[in-house]
Amino acid sequence: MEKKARIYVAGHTGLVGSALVRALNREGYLNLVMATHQEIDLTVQTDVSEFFACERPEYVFLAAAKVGGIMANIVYPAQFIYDNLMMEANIIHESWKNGVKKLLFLGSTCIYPQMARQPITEDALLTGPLEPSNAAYAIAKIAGLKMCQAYNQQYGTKYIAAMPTNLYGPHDHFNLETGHVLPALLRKFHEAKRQGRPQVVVWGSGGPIREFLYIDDLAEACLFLMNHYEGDKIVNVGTGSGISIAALADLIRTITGYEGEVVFDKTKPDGMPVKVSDVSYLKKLGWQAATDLRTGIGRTYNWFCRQGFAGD
Ligand code: GFB
Repeated sequence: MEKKARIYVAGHTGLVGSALVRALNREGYLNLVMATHQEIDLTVQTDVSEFFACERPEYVFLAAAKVGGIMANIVYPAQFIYDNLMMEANIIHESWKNGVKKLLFLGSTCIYPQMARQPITEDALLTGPLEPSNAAYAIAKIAGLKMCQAYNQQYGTKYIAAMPTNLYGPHDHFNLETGHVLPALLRKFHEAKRQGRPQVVVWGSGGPIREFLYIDDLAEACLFLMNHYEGDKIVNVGTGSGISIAALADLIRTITGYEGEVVFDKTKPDGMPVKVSDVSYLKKLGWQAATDLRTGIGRTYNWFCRQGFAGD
């Protein structure tokens, strides 16, 4: 990307989009195009069509998505599949119609089969049934990456698809019901400490393994791919290492300084038993994550505390 290029960050107020804007600014890309949800509804074709015709971006980061943790995926599957399909279809199609030079689509490692061999390589895609708790979201993300590949094949576009693992960092949503595990646990332990509660309840058995990538690392990886990658193959973006939910809870307990008891609520869903990505392809391309989990959680916790109590 040329430093003066017009770059559209779709979803710039979210966890991923805001980190992309920070990274782009840091690297001297200042000609950014952004629009809030009040200005355009990305699920509405005419809104997106008018926006592209008027703004004419040259590069697009497709970070707009309806996202949430395991419970949000279970309770709102219709919204997850509809909103994500519509946003992707509108943005990818209008990018093509308006001659966008390059687009980066952000998927998720939940596109891979529930029982995929671990760590998960990119070629595990569509080799088995999906994890039921987030199948609707995963199907939408699979459609998005397949759309990129189809447009590349038929129209010769350069659309790339990155599959980030579980993300965390400043500007996340700290909602206890609908958020992802890491921000939800940070908030639970923080509140339990402040209120002197004797117990913190962690959902599920504590046994599932997850991989967590700090959001500023993800943003760097996206810029790296946009500038150095043109392949049609999807690319995992993660750290390559996993941690159990029980060990994550213990790490967060230490970071927040909580001294009470941790109990597991086994009536709550575990989701995918193990989800750790194989990042050797991205390493071979020349990028790897820099922020270790303890450091990343520490930074996220500092940010959360600075927001006061209203984390979501
Ligand atoms: O981040 P999370 O909600 O989603 O993590 P996934 C769920 C795991 O953390 C389950 C446990 O094993 C839960 O039992 N957990 C423990 C908790 N305590 C909590 C808590 O307080 N809140 C939450 N949310 N979980 C997501 C997908 O799957 O992965 C998304 O739902 C997305 O669509 C994302 O793809 C990358 O890691 O299971």
